[in-house]
Amino acid sequence: MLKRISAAVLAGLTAMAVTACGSGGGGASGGSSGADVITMGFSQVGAESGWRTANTKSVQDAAKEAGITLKFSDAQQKQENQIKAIRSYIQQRVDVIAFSPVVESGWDTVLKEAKDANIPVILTDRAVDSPDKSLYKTFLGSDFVEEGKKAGTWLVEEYKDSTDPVNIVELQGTTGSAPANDRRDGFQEVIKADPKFKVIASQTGDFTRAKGKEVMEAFLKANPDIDVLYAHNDDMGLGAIEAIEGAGKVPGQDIKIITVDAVKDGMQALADGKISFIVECSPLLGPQLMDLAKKVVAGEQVPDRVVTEETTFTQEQAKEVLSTRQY
Ligand code: GZL
Repeated sequence: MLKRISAAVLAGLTAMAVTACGSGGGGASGGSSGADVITMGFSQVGAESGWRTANTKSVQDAAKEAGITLKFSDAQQKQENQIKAIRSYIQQRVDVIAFSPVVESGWDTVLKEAKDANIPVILTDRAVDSPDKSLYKTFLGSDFVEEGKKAGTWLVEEYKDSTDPVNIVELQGTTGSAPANDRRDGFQEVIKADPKFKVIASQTGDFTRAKGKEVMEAFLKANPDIDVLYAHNDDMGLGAIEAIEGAGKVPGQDIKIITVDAVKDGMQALADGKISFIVECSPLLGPQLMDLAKKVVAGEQVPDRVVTEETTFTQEQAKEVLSTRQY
Protein backbone atom coordinates (compact mmCIF):
# COMPACT_ATOMS: atom_id res chain seq x y z
CA MET A 1 0.00 0.00 0.00
CA LEU A 2 2.79 2.39 0.99
CA LYS A 3 4.55 1.66 -2.36
CA ARG A 4 1.38 2.52 -4.33
CA ILE A 5 0.84 5.77 -2.39
CA SER A 6 4.45 6.85 -2.91
CA ALA A 7 4.24 6.05 -6.64
CA ALA A 8 1.10 8.16 -6.92
CA VAL A 9 2.69 10.99 -4.98
CA LEU A 10 5.82 10.73 -7.15
CA ALA A 11 3.76 10.80 -10.34
CA GLY A 12 1.94 13.90 -9.11
CA LEU A 13 5.18 15.68 -8.20
CA THR A 14 6.74 14.73 -11.56
CA ALA A 15 3.73 16.06 -13.45
CA MET A 16 3.94 19.33 -11.53
CA ALA A 17 7.71 19.55 -12.21
CA VAL A 18 7.27 19.01 -16.00
CA THR A 19 4.46 21.56 -16.10
CA ALA A 20 6.58 24.11 -14.21
CA CYS A 21 9.51 23.61 -16.62
CA GLY A 22 7.05 23.73 -19.51
CA SER A 23 5.50 27.05 -18.52
CA GLY A 24 8.14 28.97 -20.47
CA GLY A 25 7.46 26.93 -23.60
CA GLY A 26 10.30 26.07 -26.04
CA GLY A 27 13.31 28.31 -26.43
CA ALA A 28 16.68 28.36 -24.66
CA SER A 29 15.19 30.12 -21.68
CA GLY A 30 12.20 27.77 -21.40
CA GLY A 31 13.87 24.46 -22.20
CA SER A 32 15.45 22.04 -19.79
CA SER A 33 18.89 23.46 -20.54
CA GLY A 34 18.17 26.91 -19.03
CA ALA A 35 20.97 29.49 -19.66
CA ASP A 36 21.89 30.10 -23.31
CA VAL A 37 22.86 26.56 -24.29
CA ILE A 38 20.37 25.11 -26.77
CA THR A 39 19.41 21.47 -26.29
CA MET A 40 18.30 19.62 -29.44
CA GLY A 41 16.52 16.27 -29.42
CA PHE A 42 17.40 14.43 -32.67
CA SER A 43 15.68 11.21 -33.83
CA GLN A 44 17.69 9.50 -36.58
CA VAL A 45 16.16 6.90 -38.95
CA GLY A 46 18.77 4.24 -38.23
CA ALA A 47 22.18 3.15 -39.57
CA GLU A 48 20.96 1.38 -42.73
CA SER A 49 23.41 2.83 -45.26
CA GLY A 50 26.67 4.64 -45.82
CA TRP A 51 24.61 7.76 -46.43
CA ARG A 52 22.96 7.50 -43.01
CA THR A 53 26.29 7.01 -41.25
CA ALA A 54 27.67 10.13 -42.94
CA ASN A 55 24.50 12.06 -42.09
CA THR A 56 24.74 11.09 -38.40
CA LYS A 57 28.38 12.19 -38.29
CA SER A 58 27.49 15.50 -39.94
CA VAL A 59 24.75 16.21 -37.37
CA GLN A 60 26.87 15.22 -34.38
CA ASP A 61 29.96 17.16 -35.54
CA ALA A 62 27.89 20.23 -36.37
CA ALA A 63 26.15 20.22 -32.97
CA LYS A 64 29.55 20.14 -31.25
CA GLU A 65 30.83 22.94 -33.50
CA ALA A 66 27.70 25.03 -32.81
CA GLY A 67 27.79 24.51 -29.02
CA ILE A 68 24.39 22.81 -29.15
CA THR A 69 23.73 19.99 -26.66
CA LEU A 70 22.54 17.03 -28.76
CA LYS A 71 20.31 14.25 -27.45
CA PHE A 72 20.54 11.61 -30.21
CA SER A 73 18.52 8.44 -30.78
CA ASP A 74 18.74 5.74 -33.52
CA ALA A 75 15.27 4.35 -34.38
CA GLN A 76 16.57 1.28 -36.23
CA GLN A 77 14.23 2.21 -39.12
CA LYS A 78 11.11 1.86 -36.94
CA GLN A 79 8.53 4.66 -36.81
CA GLU A 80 7.35 3.66 -33.33
CA ASN A 81 10.88 4.22 -32.01
CA GLN A 82 10.98 7.69 -33.52
CA ILE A 83 7.61 8.56 -31.98
CA LYS A 84 8.85 7.30 -28.58
CA ALA A 85 12.02 9.38 -28.91
CA ILE A 86 10.08 12.54 -29.82
CA ARG A 87 7.78 12.02 -26.81
CA SER A 88 10.82 11.59 -24.60
CA TYR A 89 12.32 14.84 -25.91
CA ILE A 90 9.02 16.60 -25.16
CA GLN A 91 9.09 15.22 -21.60
CA GLN A 92 12.70 16.41 -21.23
CA ARG A 93 11.65 19.89 -22.41
CA VAL A 94 14.36 20.19 -25.05
CA ASP A 95 14.55 23.54 -26.86
CA VAL A 96 14.10 22.11 -30.36
CA ILE A 97 13.36 18.71 -31.93
CA ALA A 98 14.80 17.62 -35.28
CA PHE A 99 14.21 14.30 -37.04
CA SER A 100 14.35 12.46 -40.35
CA PRO A 101 10.94 10.72 -40.65
CA VAL A 102 11.52 7.10 -41.68
CA VAL A 103 8.17 7.15 -43.54
CA GLU A 104 5.97 10.03 -44.76
CA SER A 105 2.73 9.27 -42.87
CA GLY A 106 1.57 8.91 -39.26
CA TRP A 107 3.24 11.89 -37.58
CA ASP A 108 0.38 14.35 -36.91
CA THR A 109 -0.43 13.19 -33.37
CA VAL A 110 3.10 13.36 -31.97
CA LEU A 111 3.92 16.57 -33.84
CA LYS A 112 0.75 18.13 -32.33
CA GLU A 113 2.04 17.10 -28.89
CA ALA A 114 5.33 18.93 -29.60
CA LYS A 115 3.41 21.98 -30.84
CA ASP A 116 1.17 21.96 -27.73
CA ALA A 117 4.34 21.78 -25.61
CA ASN A 118 5.62 24.83 -27.51
CA ILE A 119 8.72 22.95 -28.75
CA PRO A 120 9.62 23.77 -32.39
CA VAL A 121 10.28 20.90 -34.79
CA ILE A 122 12.64 20.85 -37.79
CA LEU A 123 12.34 18.13 -40.47
CA THR A 124 15.68 17.10 -41.93
CA ASP A 125 16.46 14.75 -44.85
CA ARG A 126 12.97 13.30 -45.33
CA ALA A 127 9.52 14.93 -45.37
CA VAL A 128 6.13 14.08 -43.84
CA ASP A 129 2.84 14.13 -45.78
CA SER A 130 0.87 16.03 -43.11
CA PRO A 131 -1.28 18.82 -44.61
CA ASP A 132 -0.76 20.86 -41.43
CA LYS A 133 2.42 22.82 -42.15
CA SER A 134 2.22 24.48 -38.73
CA LEU A 135 3.45 21.23 -37.15
CA TYR A 136 7.05 21.98 -38.11
CA LYS A 137 9.10 25.12 -38.73
CA THR A 138 11.02 24.04 -41.85
CA PHE A 139 12.12 21.06 -43.98
CA LEU A 140 15.83 20.84 -44.82
CA GLY A 141 16.75 18.19 -47.40
CA SER A 142 17.08 17.11 -51.02
CA ASP A 143 14.45 17.28 -53.74
CA PHE A 144 14.01 13.53 -54.30
CA VAL A 145 11.69 13.98 -57.30
CA GLU A 146 14.47 15.98 -58.97
CA GLU A 147 16.93 13.20 -58.15
CA GLY A 148 14.64 10.66 -59.86
CA LYS A 149 14.33 12.96 -62.88
CA LYS A 150 18.13 13.27 -63.14
CA ALA A 151 18.40 9.47 -63.16
CA GLY A 152 15.74 9.19 -65.88
CA THR A 153 17.28 11.95 -67.98
CA TRP A 154 20.66 10.20 -68.03
CA LEU A 155 18.97 6.94 -69.13
CA VAL A 156 17.02 8.62 -71.95
CA GLU A 157 20.25 10.21 -73.22
CA GLU A 158 22.14 6.92 -72.89
CA TYR A 159 19.62 5.10 -75.11
CA LYS A 160 18.69 7.96 -77.44
CA ASP A 161 19.93 6.11 -80.57
CA SER A 162 18.28 2.78 -79.70
CA THR A 163 14.77 1.66 -80.70
CA ASP A 164 14.95 -1.73 -78.90
CA PRO A 165 13.00 -2.27 -75.67
CA VAL A 166 14.98 -1.25 -72.52
CA ASN A 167 14.08 -3.59 -69.64
CA ILE A 168 14.53 -1.87 -66.27
CA VAL A 169 14.41 -3.36 -62.78
CA GLU A 170 14.04 -1.00 -59.82
CA LEU A 171 15.29 -1.44 -56.25
CA GLN A 172 13.13 0.96 -54.28
CA GLY A 173 14.04 2.50 -50.92
CA THR A 174 12.12 1.92 -47.69
CA THR A 175 8.40 1.45 -48.45
CA GLY A 176 6.45 4.61 -47.65
CA SER A 177 9.53 6.81 -47.30
CA ALA A 178 9.71 10.14 -49.12
CA PRO A 179 12.92 9.25 -51.02
CA ALA A 180 11.42 5.95 -52.25
CA ASN A 181 8.13 7.55 -53.37
CA ASP A 182 9.70 10.59 -54.98
CA ARG A 183 12.71 8.92 -56.65
CA ARG A 184 10.27 6.43 -58.21
CA ASP A 185 7.92 9.21 -59.39
CA GLY A 186 10.63 11.51 -60.74
CA PHE A 187 12.23 8.65 -62.71
CA GLN A 188 8.84 7.55 -64.14
CA GLU A 189 7.97 11.11 -65.12
CA VAL A 190 10.98 11.23 -67.46
CA ILE A 191 11.05 7.70 -68.94
CA LYS A 192 7.28 7.52 -69.60
CA ALA A 193 7.86 9.78 -72.63
CA ASP A 194 9.32 6.82 -74.54
CA PRO A 195 7.49 3.42 -74.49
CA LYS A 196 10.74 1.52 -75.18
CA PHE A 197 11.56 2.01 -71.47
CA LYS A 198 9.80 -0.67 -69.42
CA VAL A 199 10.11 -1.15 -65.64
CA ILE A 200 9.64 -4.93 -65.67
CA ALA A 201 10.11 -5.40 -61.89
CA SER A 202 10.18 -3.09 -58.88
CA GLN A 203 10.61 -4.01 -55.20
CA THR A 204 11.93 -2.47 -52.00
CA GLY A 205 15.47 -3.24 -50.92
CA ASP A 206 14.96 -1.07 -47.80
CA PHE A 207 18.07 0.99 -48.63
CA THR A 208 20.39 -1.82 -47.45
CA ARG A 209 23.10 -3.79 -49.30
CA ALA A 210 21.90 -7.15 -47.99
CA LYS A 211 18.31 -6.64 -49.14
CA GLY A 212 19.47 -5.12 -52.42
CA LYS A 213 21.50 -8.27 -53.15
CA GLU A 214 18.65 -10.59 -52.15
CA VAL A 215 16.04 -8.82 -54.32
CA MET A 216 18.42 -8.51 -57.29
CA GLU A 217 19.07 -12.28 -57.12
CA ALA A 218 15.31 -12.80 -57.41
CA PHE A 219 15.06 -10.28 -60.27
CA LEU A 220 17.83 -12.10 -62.16
CA LYS A 221 16.17 -15.51 -61.71
CA ALA A 222 12.79 -14.22 -62.96
CA ASN A 223 14.02 -11.91 -65.75
CA PRO A 224 16.71 -13.19 -68.16
CA ASP A 225 16.81 -9.93 -70.17
CA ILE A 226 17.52 -7.10 -67.74
CA ASP A 227 19.21 -4.10 -69.39
CA VAL A 228 19.20 -1.56 -66.54
CA LEU A 229 19.03 -1.45 -62.74
CA TYR A 230 17.76 1.74 -61.10
CA ALA A 231 18.58 1.54 -57.38
CA HIS A 232 17.31 4.29 -55.05
CA ASN A 233 20.64 4.31 -53.20
CA ASP A 234 24.27 3.22 -53.63
CA ASP A 235 24.07 0.56 -50.92
CA MET A 236 21.32 -1.41 -52.69
CA GLY A 237 23.23 -0.96 -55.95
CA LEU A 238 26.39 -2.37 -54.37
CA GLY A 239 24.45 -5.36 -53.05
CA ALA A 240 22.97 -5.86 -56.51
CA ILE A 241 26.46 -5.84 -58.06
CA GLU A 242 27.31 -8.88 -55.92
CA ALA A 243 24.18 -10.62 -57.24
CA ILE A 244 24.92 -9.67 -60.87
CA GLU A 245 28.50 -10.95 -60.63
CA GLY A 246 27.21 -14.07 -58.86
CA ALA A 247 24.98 -14.67 -61.90
CA GLY A 248 28.02 -14.49 -64.19
CA LYS A 249 27.08 -11.09 -65.67
CA VAL A 250 29.20 -7.93 -65.85
CA PRO A 251 27.77 -4.97 -63.87
CA GLY A 252 27.98 -1.68 -65.81
CA GLN A 253 28.17 -3.60 -69.11
CA ASP A 254 25.60 -6.46 -69.31
CA ILE A 255 23.42 -4.46 -66.92
CA LYS A 256 23.81 -0.68 -66.64
CA ILE A 257 23.34 0.59 -63.08
CA ILE A 258 22.04 3.96 -61.92
CA THR A 259 22.12 4.76 -58.20
CA VAL A 260 21.55 7.74 -55.87
CA ASP A 261 23.71 9.11 -53.01
CA ALA A 262 27.38 9.22 -54.21
CA VAL A 263 28.90 7.84 -50.99
CA LYS A 264 32.55 6.72 -51.22
CA ASP A 265 31.85 3.03 -51.96
CA GLY A 266 29.37 3.98 -54.66
CA MET A 267 31.80 6.43 -56.25
CA GLN A 268 34.52 3.76 -56.20
CA ALA A 269 32.22 1.33 -58.04
CA LEU A 270 31.39 4.15 -60.50
CA ALA A 271 35.08 4.85 -61.09
CA ASP A 272 35.63 1.09 -61.56
CA GLY A 273 32.90 0.99 -64.24
CA LYS A 274 30.52 -1.27 -62.26
CA ILE A 275 28.00 1.54 -61.74
CA SER A 276 27.12 3.66 -64.80
CA PHE A 277 25.80 6.91 -63.27
CA ILE A 278 25.20 8.32 -59.78
CA VAL A 279 22.85 11.11 -58.71
CA GLU A 280 24.27 12.85 -55.64
CA CYS A 281 22.21 13.20 -52.45
CA SER A 282 24.25 15.06 -49.85
CA PRO A 283 24.12 13.77 -46.24
CA LEU A 284 26.12 16.78 -44.99
CA LEU A 285 23.07 18.54 -43.50
CA GLY A 286 24.50 19.15 -40.02
CA PRO A 287 25.77 22.74 -40.29
CA GLN A 288 22.59 24.04 -41.99
CA LEU A 289 20.47 22.17 -39.42
CA MET A 290 22.25 23.84 -36.49
CA ASP A 291 21.97 27.30 -38.09
CA LEU A 292 18.23 26.74 -38.57
CA ALA A 293 17.86 25.47 -34.98
CA LYS A 294 19.48 28.62 -33.54
CA LYS A 295 17.17 30.84 -35.60
CA VAL A 296 14.06 28.84 -34.70
CA VAL A 297 14.86 28.83 -30.97
CA ALA A 298 15.48 32.58 -31.12
CA GLY A 299 12.03 32.98 -32.67
CA GLU A 300 13.43 34.20 -36.00
CA GLN A 301 11.68 33.52 -39.31
CA VAL A 302 13.15 30.66 -41.39
CA PRO A 303 12.23 29.49 -44.92
CA ASP A 304 9.53 26.77 -45.07
CA ARG A 305 11.83 24.71 -47.29
CA VAL A 306 15.65 24.57 -47.60
CA VAL A 307 16.75 22.45 -50.58
CA THR A 308 20.18 20.78 -50.52
CA GLU A 309 22.64 21.63 -53.32
CA GLU A 310 23.75 18.50 -55.20
CA THR A 311 24.95 17.26 -58.59
CA THR A 312 25.49 14.05 -60.62
CA PHE A 313 28.53 11.97 -61.54
CA THR A 314 29.60 9.99 -64.61
CA GLN A 315 32.35 7.35 -64.47
CA GLU A 316 34.93 9.87 -65.71
CA GLN A 317 33.88 12.49 -63.14
CA ALA A 318 34.07 9.91 -60.34
CA LYS A 319 37.69 9.16 -61.20
CA GLU A 320 38.49 12.89 -60.95
CA VAL A 321 36.81 13.60 -57.60
CA LEU A 322 37.09 10.28 -55.73
CA SER A 323 40.09 11.34 -53.62
CA THR A 324 38.33 14.56 -52.52
CA ARG A 325 35.05 13.02 -51.32
CA GLN A 326 34.23 13.73 -47.62
CA TYR A 327 31.97 10.67 -47.15
C1 GZL B 1 18.00 10.38 -48.63
C2 GZL B 1 18.07 9.43 -47.46
C3 GZL B 1 18.18 8.03 -47.95
C4 GZL B 1 19.48 7.75 -48.70
C5 GZL B 1 19.72 6.34 -48.30
O1 GZL B 1 17.99 11.70 -48.19
O2 GZL B 1 16.90 9.55 -46.67
O3 GZL B 1 18.16 7.16 -46.82
O4 GZL B 1 19.38 7.93 -50.08
C6 GZL B 1 19.39 6.41 -46.83
O5 GZL B 1 21.04 5.87 -48.53
O6 GZL B 1 19.26 5.15 -46.28
